[in-house]
Amino acid sequence: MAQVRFVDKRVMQHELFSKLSDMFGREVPMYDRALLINATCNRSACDLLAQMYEGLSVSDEEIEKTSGERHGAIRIGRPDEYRWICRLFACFAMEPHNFYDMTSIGAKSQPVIATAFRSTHRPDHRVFASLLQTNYFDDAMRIRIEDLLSKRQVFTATAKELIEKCELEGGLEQSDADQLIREASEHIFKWTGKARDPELYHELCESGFKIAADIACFTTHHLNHLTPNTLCMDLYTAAMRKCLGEISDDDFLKLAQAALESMMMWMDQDALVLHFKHLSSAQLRMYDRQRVSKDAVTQLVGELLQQLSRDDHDLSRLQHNGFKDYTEGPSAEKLVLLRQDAYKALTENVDFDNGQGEVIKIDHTARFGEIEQRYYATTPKGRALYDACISEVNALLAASPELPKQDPDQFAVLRAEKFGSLPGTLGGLIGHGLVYGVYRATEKGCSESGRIGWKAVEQLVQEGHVTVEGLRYEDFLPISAAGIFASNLNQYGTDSTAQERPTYSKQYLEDILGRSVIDTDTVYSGIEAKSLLDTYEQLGLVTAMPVEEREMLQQRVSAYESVVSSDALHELVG
Ligand code: OOG
Ligand code: NI
Repeated sequence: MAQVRFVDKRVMQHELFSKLSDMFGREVPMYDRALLINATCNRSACDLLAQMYEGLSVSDEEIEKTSGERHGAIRIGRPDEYRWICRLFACFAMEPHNFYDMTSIGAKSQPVIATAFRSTHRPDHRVFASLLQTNYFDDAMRIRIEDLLSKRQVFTATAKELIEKCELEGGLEQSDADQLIREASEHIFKWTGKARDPELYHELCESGFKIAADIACFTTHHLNHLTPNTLCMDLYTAAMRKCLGEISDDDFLKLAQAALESMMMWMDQDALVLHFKHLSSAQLRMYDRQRVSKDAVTQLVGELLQQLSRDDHDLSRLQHNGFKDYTEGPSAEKLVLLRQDAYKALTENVDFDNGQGEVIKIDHTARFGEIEQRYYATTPKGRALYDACISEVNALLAASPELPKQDPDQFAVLRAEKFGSLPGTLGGLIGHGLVYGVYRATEKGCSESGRIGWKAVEQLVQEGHVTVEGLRYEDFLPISAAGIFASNLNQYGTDSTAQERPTYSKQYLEDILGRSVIDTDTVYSGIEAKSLLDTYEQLGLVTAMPVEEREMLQQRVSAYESVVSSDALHELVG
C-alpha cells in the first residue's frame, strides 16, 4: 500500500531515456537530425507494410513507440563509480545482464570489461557500461590514470542520497524521481566539452589507447552514443548516405528500391510481431498478405526522396566524418541477433585544463551515431552457427578490406552466401533449434483441453492448438561491440602493457558491482521452457508428456528463477 506513492520504475526509465535523448540531441545536432531521418524512413516502411497487409495501419505515435527504443554506451573509470552506476540504474528497473570481457577478443581487444543494464523482460532501453581496467597498463601509466581519475566526482551528494532513499524505501516519489533524472541528464551523463591533463591524453592516444583517454581525461560518464531502432536498416543507411551527400539521388533510388523489395521478402507475419512489439500479435496476424507491384515501391521511394530532400533532412552542412562502409551483423534477410551501423565519430573540440591555469584546445573523436535493428534470440546452437557464418564474412573482409566500399553489391551477395545455411523463416529457425520461441495455447487448443493426445509442440502448432512467437534478442555482441570501439576510435585493438597480462572474470565484475550479473542465455531458455510448460498445462498434457522432457523443462525454469530478481519474476507472471 505504501508503494502507491512511488513512481513505477519502468515509467521512470522511459522518462530518463526521453530526457537523455533530448540532452543528446542538443549536444549533437547530427543525432537529432538522424532521429528525424529514421522517423521518415520508418514512416515509408510502414506505408509499404500497409500495402502488403491490407488493413494494417501504423500511426505515427505507434511508430514512435516502436522505434523510440534506445541503447546508450558509457565508459567508466573507477570501480566505485561503476557500483554507483549499477545502483543508479536499479532505481530505473535496470539490472546488469551478461559479462563482456573486451580484453580478450583477439586483435580487437580493448582495456575494458562491461555489462549491459536493462530490464529483464521486454526491455525498451539498455546501456552498455564499460569499466576501464587500469592494470592493463604498466605501473607508471596505471598510477597516472588512477591519480587523475581519483580527483573527479561524478555523483553529487544529492544523486547519492536519492539512490540510497530509493533503495531504502523501495521507490521514489514523483519529485524525487524528477530530481534523479535531472541529476542524470544534467550531470552524470552530460558532455561538458572540458577535460584535463592534455599530456596524458596525447600519450594515451599515441600509444593506441584512445579509449582510455576518452575515460581518464573527462569528468563525467558522458554518453558515447544513443542508438535508436530502425524498421529497415538498408533503407535507413541509404537515406543517411543521401542526406550526408555521399551518394546521388539516383543511387539512393536504387538502394531504397532494393531495401524495400528485400523487406517485402523477410517481413512476414512473424517478423511483424517481432518488429511491432507494442501491437498485439493476434491483431498483427489478422491481415492477409497482398502482392505489391514494383511500381508501387518505386512510387513510394520517389516520395521518400522528396521528403529526404527537404532542408530539415540535410546533413551535409553539419560537420561529420561520413558513414560506415557496411552494416555489422547478418545479411538483411536473416533475422537473427542484430544488425548495427553508424555514422562515424565526430571530431569535437575539447577544452583541456593543463593544470597551470591554461586552456588547450584539442580535437577529440569518440562520439558517433549508431542505429540498430533487433531480431530473434539464438540458442547456443544458433549462436555457434551465426559465429561460424560471421567468421567467414570476416575472412572475406580480411582478404579484401575495400570490397564493401568498392563493390557494395558484390559484398552483399557474398555475405548472403556466407549466411546461406541459416533458415530464412522463424519456423525454419525454430525447427532447427537455432532460436528461442514463446508458446501459447490457442482458443481452439484450450477448448479441446484434455482431449488432445501427447505430441511434439511443432505438431500442436501445425494443428492450430498452439501459437509461437520468436523471442527477441535484447543484448549486445562482444565482437560487434569490439568492432564499434575499433571503428569509432579509428584504432583497431590494443595489447596490454602490464608486466603480466591480467585476466578478468564475471566474479571479479560482480565483486565490483556488489551483486550478481544475470546470464541471459539462462533467461531466454527459461522463458521458452516456462511458456512450454504453461502451454502443456493449458492443453491438459502435463501428465501425458514424457518425464524426461518435463524434468528438463522444469530444470530450465528453475535455473531461470534462480538468476532473475523477484520483481522481474513477477513481471513475467503478471
Ligand atoms: C560501447 C560499444 C558497445 C554496441 O552497440 O555494441 C555498443 C562503446 O562504444 O562504449 O554500444
Ligand atoms: Ni552501441
